[in-house]
This record gives sequence, C-alpha cells and structure tokens, in this order.
Amino acid sequence: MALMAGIIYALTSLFLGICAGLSAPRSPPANEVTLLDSRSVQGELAWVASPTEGGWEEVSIMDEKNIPIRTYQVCNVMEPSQNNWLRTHWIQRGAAQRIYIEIKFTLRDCNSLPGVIGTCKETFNLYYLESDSDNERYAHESRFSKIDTVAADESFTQVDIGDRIMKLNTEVRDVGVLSRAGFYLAFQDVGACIALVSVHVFYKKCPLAVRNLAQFPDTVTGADTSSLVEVRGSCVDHSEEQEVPKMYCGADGEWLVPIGNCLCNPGYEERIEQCQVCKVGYYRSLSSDVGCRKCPLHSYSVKEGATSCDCDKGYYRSETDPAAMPCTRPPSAPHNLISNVNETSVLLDWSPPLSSGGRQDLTYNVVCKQCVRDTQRCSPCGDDVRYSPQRLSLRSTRVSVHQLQAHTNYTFQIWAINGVSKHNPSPEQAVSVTLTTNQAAPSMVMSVQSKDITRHTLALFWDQPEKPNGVILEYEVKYYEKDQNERSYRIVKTTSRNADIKDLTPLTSYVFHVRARTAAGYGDFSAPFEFSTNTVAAPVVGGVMSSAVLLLLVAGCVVVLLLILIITFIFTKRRSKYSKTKQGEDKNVQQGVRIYVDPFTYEDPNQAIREFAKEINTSCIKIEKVIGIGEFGEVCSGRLKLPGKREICVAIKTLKAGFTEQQRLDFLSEASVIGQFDHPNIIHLEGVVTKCKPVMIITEYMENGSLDMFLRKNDGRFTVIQLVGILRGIASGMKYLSDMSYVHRDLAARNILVNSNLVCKVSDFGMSRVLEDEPEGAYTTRGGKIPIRWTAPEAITYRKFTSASDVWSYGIVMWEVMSYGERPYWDMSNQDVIKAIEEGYRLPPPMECPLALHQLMLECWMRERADRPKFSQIVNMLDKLIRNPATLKRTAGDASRSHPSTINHAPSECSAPSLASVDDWLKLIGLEQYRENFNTAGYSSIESVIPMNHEDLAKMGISCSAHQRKILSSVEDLLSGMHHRQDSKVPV
Ligand code: ACK
Repeated sequence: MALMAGIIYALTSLFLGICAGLSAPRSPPANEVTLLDSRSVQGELAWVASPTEGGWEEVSIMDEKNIPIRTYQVCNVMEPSQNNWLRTHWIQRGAAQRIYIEIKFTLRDCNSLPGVIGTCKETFNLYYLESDSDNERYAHESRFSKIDTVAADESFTQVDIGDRIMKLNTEVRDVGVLSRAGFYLAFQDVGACIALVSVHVFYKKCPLAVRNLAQFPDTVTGADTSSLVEVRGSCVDHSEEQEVPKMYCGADGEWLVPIGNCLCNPGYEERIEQCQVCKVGYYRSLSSDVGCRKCPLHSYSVKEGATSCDCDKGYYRSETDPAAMPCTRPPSAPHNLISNVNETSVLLDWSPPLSSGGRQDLTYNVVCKQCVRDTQRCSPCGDDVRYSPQRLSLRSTRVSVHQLQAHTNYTFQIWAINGVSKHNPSPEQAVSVTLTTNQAAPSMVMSVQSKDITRHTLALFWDQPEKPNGVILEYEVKYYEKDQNERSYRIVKTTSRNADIKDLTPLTSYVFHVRARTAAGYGDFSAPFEFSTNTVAAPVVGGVMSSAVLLLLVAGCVVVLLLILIITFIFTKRRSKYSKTKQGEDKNVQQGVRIYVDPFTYEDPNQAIREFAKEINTSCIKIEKVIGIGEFGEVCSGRLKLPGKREICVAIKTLKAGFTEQQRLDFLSEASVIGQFDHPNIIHLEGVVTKCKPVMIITEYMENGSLDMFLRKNDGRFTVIQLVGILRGIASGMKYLSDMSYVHRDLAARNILVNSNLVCKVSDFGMSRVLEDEPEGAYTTRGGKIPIRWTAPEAITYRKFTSASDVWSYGIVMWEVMSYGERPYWDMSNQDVIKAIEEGYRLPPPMECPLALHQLMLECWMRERADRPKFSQIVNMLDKLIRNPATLKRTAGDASRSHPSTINHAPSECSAPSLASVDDWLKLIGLEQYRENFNTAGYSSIESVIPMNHEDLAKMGISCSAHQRKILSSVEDLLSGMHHRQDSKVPV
C-alpha cells in the first residue's frame, strides 16, 4: 500500500511536470472538427468509472497558465485481475463517418517497480459503443467493441520522476464507419499505472476551398481510410463553367487534383480565385482572354465591367475587328494616278494612299464612267468593259481596262478602301482621271451561218462584231476548199452582213472566215466555219473546234498521265532515300540492335523529350478521376481521342503546380525513357503535354493497377500456370530492356502494372534510377536510396547495377508473385536482411510453389552475378515449364508463406542445415546479446521458446521491455509459422 501511495504521489507530481510542458488545447487545423476535447471541458469531466471505488479516478491538475486540466488515473499494479472501466459521456457523431481519437497519457515502466511482475501491465484497451441517444451510459461492457490495445512508446521510471522528465505518450486511433447518432468511448485498464492526460476526439474534413474559380464546400472525408469523395464545385460570382469543376476529398482531409474549371465572365478578370470587375478604361471581351486590358488606341470605356471599348469620334471598328485592336479610320485617297491609253484599252497606275487609316486591309475599287463629250453628263460604264485583274478589291496598284468604246470620254476613279470605309465613305478616299480612247479596229465576227445551199452556191450571213469601234465600212469573206491549201483562198467583199458565194465545186467542203473594217482598219478574221455544197450545212464550228478540243484533251490526258508517273517515281525515290537517311540518323540503333539513350546525356533534356515523346494537345484528353498519388503529383485515369484514332483509356501522370525546371525535366525524363520502348510487356507511352499546365505524361491505362496490390486482392485465386504466365510476361519485358542495355534498378511487383487481360507490364521508369521517391528506398552507407529487399548484394555494397542485378530483383518478384504479394523477408529489418543474405540465407519457397520455380529463384539469387541466368534464359526456362505443366507439380509442399525462420541457404550452401537454431533466430531478430541468457536458462531449440512469456524473460535477466516485446512478438510469428507447416520442418 505504501508503494502504491508513493506511485500515485509520483504520478501526480509528474503530471505537474508534464503539464508545465503540455500546451493548452490547440486551435484545431482547418481540416479537423473536434467532437470532444477533455482539455477544454470546464468543470469536472464526470465520466463513468467502474468500479466506482479503487479504479479510475478523476484528478484535477493545473497547467502552467493555471488552467485546470482534468485527468484520469489508475495504478493498481500490485493486484492481479484488474478490470477498470472508464466511459466518456455520449459524444454526438455529427457528420463524421470515421472518427479519430488522440490520447495523451503517461505510463509507469513495470520493470522499474519492484515486486509487481505478473500483475503490472503496460497497456490499456480502447473501446467504443455506438448509440442513437444518451441512454446507454451504463450498457454492459460486453456490448463495447474494441478499437485497439494501446501501448506506450515511452514509460517512465522512478529515476524519471526524480529528474522530472516528461514522458508523455500521444497515440491516435481511428474507427469507422459510424452510423448511429453518437457513441461512447471506454478505456479499460487491466493493471497498468497510467494517467490519461487528455482525450481529443475529432473527424476530418476537406475545408472549403476555391480552385480554378470553382468553390468546393466543406466536405467530410469518406468512411474508408483510402476512399476519395468526389465533390462538384460551383463557379464563384461572375464566372461560368468551362468544364464541370470537380475535386476529390482525400481521407486525410486534403483536396486532390482539381478537374474542370470556371472562367470569369467578360468584363471581369481572375484575381486570387475571385472574379474582379475591370476598371474604367479597361475591358475584357471573352471569357478566354487572359485578364482586363487597357482600352486600345483611339477607344475608351466609361463604366466598370466593360466587355469592349467604344471608338473615339472619327474612328471605327469593323465587325471582324477583335476588341483588342485599336479603332481605325478610312484610308486617304491613292495618289499619282497615271493613265495610258492604247486604242480602246487603258492601263491605270497609282501610288498607295499616304494614310492607310491604321489598318492592313487596304484594297482598291475602280469606278468607270462614260461621259458625253463637251457635257458634264456621265453614266456608269457598261458590263462589257473588262478589267484585269479585276475591278473591285484590287490588292495591286495597277489595273488594265479593256473593251472600251473607241473615241469616247471616260472618267476613272480609284477608291482606296479598308475595313471601316463603309462607316464614312467620302470622296476624299478617291483619285480620278478623265481620258478619251483612241480609234480602234472592230472586234471579231463571232458567228457565221449559211443558207440556200445548192450544188454551186451558198448564202452566208453573220452578226455585227460586238465592238464595232466606229462605223463598219465593209466585211471581207475569205474561203477555200477544206482539202486544199489555205493559201489558195478566194475573197468576197460586201457592205452588208451577208454574201452569196458562187462558183463552188459540188459536193465539196469549204472553210469560211469573215472580218469587218472601219476607218481604223480591219478587225481580226473570225474562227473557221465549214459548210459543204452537197447538203444543208451546219456551222462546223463545233466540228472543227471539237476535233481541236479532242486533240487538246487527248494531249492533256497524256501530259497528266506522264506527270503522275514522274511524280510517283520522284516520290518513291525520295521516300526510300528518306527512310535510309532516317535509319542512318537513328542514333540509338547500333548494328541492328536498338540501344537505350539516357535522356540526361543530352545537353538539352528537352531535346530528348521532343525526340522520344509525342506532344499531345490537351483538347484530346479528358481527365476522369484521380487513381493515386505519384511522386510529382496525382495520377488520374481518363480518355484520349487523337484525331483519326479511336478513343482509348489512358493513365495521366500530372506534375503538380510550383515545380522547378529541374523537377519538370526529372518528371518528363520518364516519358523520354518509356518513349524509346516498344514491347507488349513494357508500359506504352501515348505522349506528353508540355506546352500547357499541368504538364502530363500519358500512358496506356492498366485496369488492374500495380501487381503487388492486385495479387494481395486475389490471394490464392490463380492457377500455377497463370502465375507462371505472369512471370513469363515480366521476364520477356525485362529481356527486351536488357537487350537495349537498359538497367531498371527498381524491379519489384509494385512497379509492374496489370491490365484487364492479366498482361503485366514493367513500369516506373521515372527517377527510379536515382530512387529518391522509392517507398522502399533506404539510404546505404555509400549514400543514395536503395530498395534493399529487392536489390542484389553487389548493388547494395558498391552500387554495381547491371542486368544481372535486375535478375536478382526479378527473383524477388517471382517470390512475390508465387506468395501472392507477401512482403519479402516479412518484417525483418533491412539490416537483418543484408546480414542474412551475406550469410547465405535465401527466401524459402512460398506455399504451393513448384520446386522448379523456387530453384529458378535461387539461381537468380546466386552470390556471383555471372552465375545468375540471363533474362533470355529465364524466358526459355519459363516457356519450357509452361509447355510441360507436369514439371510444375512438385512443390515444396510444407513451406510457409510467411515464416521468417524458414529462410533458405543459397544453393551453393544447400547442404548446410537450414532450420534456424535459437542462436540463428536471435541473430535474425538482432538480439544476439541474449544468446548466453537463453543457453543458461536451457532453451536449446526453437520449439522450446514457444511457450515463453514476459515473466520467463524477466527471470532470464532480460528486463528491457522493448526487447521483451520484440522477442515475444517473434515467438508469436514462430508459432503461426509452425501452424502453416505440414510435415517437414526443414524446407530445402
Ligand atoms: O497501385 P496502383 O493502383 O497503380 O496505384 C498507383 C498509382 O497510379 C500511383 O502510381 C497507378 N498507376 C500508375 N500508372 C498507371 C497506369 N498506366 N494504369 C493504371 N494505373 C496506374 C498505380
């Protein structure tokens, strides 16, 4: 009793010490909602203790600010069979689905109390009971569910009390899914000396956040520790949705990658996740514009929130002018107009206007007016006047005008026109010239016909030329026999538009041409017209012309055909030349074998990215959901629709905002690596997005995620042949990599992805070379992180990474696959693993693992790397096994899937007995120093240690409680391992 009183006194005095350093209740982080905080309760806690006497006791102490703290204490370490319960009052659940309980407590080290062995405990139990109302305060203890046994990381001793050393433990436990309106918590003491200093119960939420201009409300996290809650955002004021805004709330109360976004309405701009109105003198016309901009030249805005600016007086904007363009004016007139008359044609030439009005779209229109001599009366020129190149929208400063009337007065105006001319057309935009055309010969007679044909005569008639250009004084008809030489023609002249042709030869075809004459001379002869004297003739224009056309057509076809042939020839020549050059230039091909090129050997790593990864336009990508967190940012799944290709599912690795250029290059280096590979068992790169943010790497989507998780989820579900198929795929991918001289360095089941057809693909080519991000990475003595359990000894000790060290890792992957995702070397520490391997131990065959496969694993783990098989040999061996399934029948049978004591020796040391002795076992768990204690106490075999407890250890002189715990937990493992074993205890 005296001892007890001393302890209680000590506890209380120590609390005072603790409380001096115990911070006052903190204001909770934004992502926590407190349901109970014992430190902020005013007055007594008044929780229910049973038994009411002699068990938990409420003790009030003061912290350094003299604020009372309520604590509960119990310390019945001398009495056996303690069962002291302490229940909180009813705590309302609120919106929580999963709650967190943070307990701060102190605990007395039993070893430091004399005479308490057997009764003193160093743990207590935490329970909860859900209830819809506060009517189950006294519910029977058996109705409570256990959350956990809580042990102290730190316990204090008499010496600590003397030194007033603060040893406050903080433990957090969580429990869910809760469904009732509230719950009670209970603390069961079974004989410890313990003080509950504070109990803080809370749940987590993702706090209200605004991302991409969408507001996401306070969101309670999901019930599951791994669940993501999808939340739809709503656009902030003065903004509208561009793509549905969504975000995921993670279980830790952190928001993950935002998807979709809102854009500020026109007249507003984005400022720190808000839309701010544009100031006077500024405008923003489209939601896609970057921000408010100053009104462009010659424009203004007089109100806030302008979506465009009005033009100053005398300035205009065309319908197609963007709002950002300055307002402009019509151009001034062209100048230096020069005319050059040639008979009935005129060539007009001018210089551009001195002012274009501030625009680039200057063109010219020609206005032609025909004026009556000596009067001012003018009328528009007829439609028959021809302009070259055209009359309107001329870009050049020259036009030729044809088919004017001879001897006629004309006025030509040249107008300078731009996009805003129509707002203010004025004669100031034109320059004009007046001129008179010269005399000109008549134009051609276009049509000649015949009638009254007899054996010796025929009558011809025709139309006046379209442009007589004066008075026609005479027509001339030239004709000759079709079969005769053209030079032996005859001429008939007439003043009328017809002529009787006489003295013709019967049944003969004649060719006729007609021309007109004015004072200016003869016009050109008409085209040939053919008539015969034996029948009623039809103009032969068609015939003569059509044979000419036919000829032209045939000639044209021949030319086109020839052209096609020549082009095809040149093209195929060039292609074959191109592909030859391409091959010649392909720098990662050496003597027909493609060699991997390290992107970091490029002077500019961006060049490697451009060379090996295709740039994808973000508009082709649809992000759908977050599937995980990578080193550089979220990993999402989504869809990719490239033009002309069908839509496919893809995985999208994103680079989170705020990265440095080096991080960007490190992130993209993975794409430069994967982009060099093309193999069914290597993850396929679709491309990258580097030109806009977020920067992304797009790969094929692997529906079943990483191999280790996939195997754990499907424990025992596959046939051995299916598992060997998986291994064969991975080996084939690795053979491809080693053929390309690529060393992976981080081959492990977690870095293999599985698709819906169970095809496995090697992945994770990122910074795994450096392995800073590797979750299994441990720093070695030589620096740098290495995933110890997967890595060959020579790579651990002197960083000799080769395809042979990849083979070692492949052996570990084989073991992971055959044990359905078991952790290699279970919970042994990295140091113990290194030591065990060094001493020749190797992992035993997993349960039901065919001996042939375990034999292959052992070969992969040969100490000498030259003795390990090559990947090509591994593929061949697995192929052989698949072809002869009978060879897979023999299994190690009795081997355990999870027994650390059944580590095998390497094949070279197979003859050595491999069942761990007590000495070996102690060595494995790193407590060799107790070898003597065990020997002296008579524990000579593994079996003999099985029934051991704390008391036995204390009797042997092992008093350190951490060591006791480690030994007893290893004994428990030994026990479960023995249950797994069937007959033989000596796996080979
Ligand atoms: O183990 P998992 O489900 O598979 O979670 C991780 C997560 O993203 C972070 O790396 C998953 N992951 C990565 N690449 C792909 C992919 N191409 N297809 C499907 N899941 C992927 C990985």
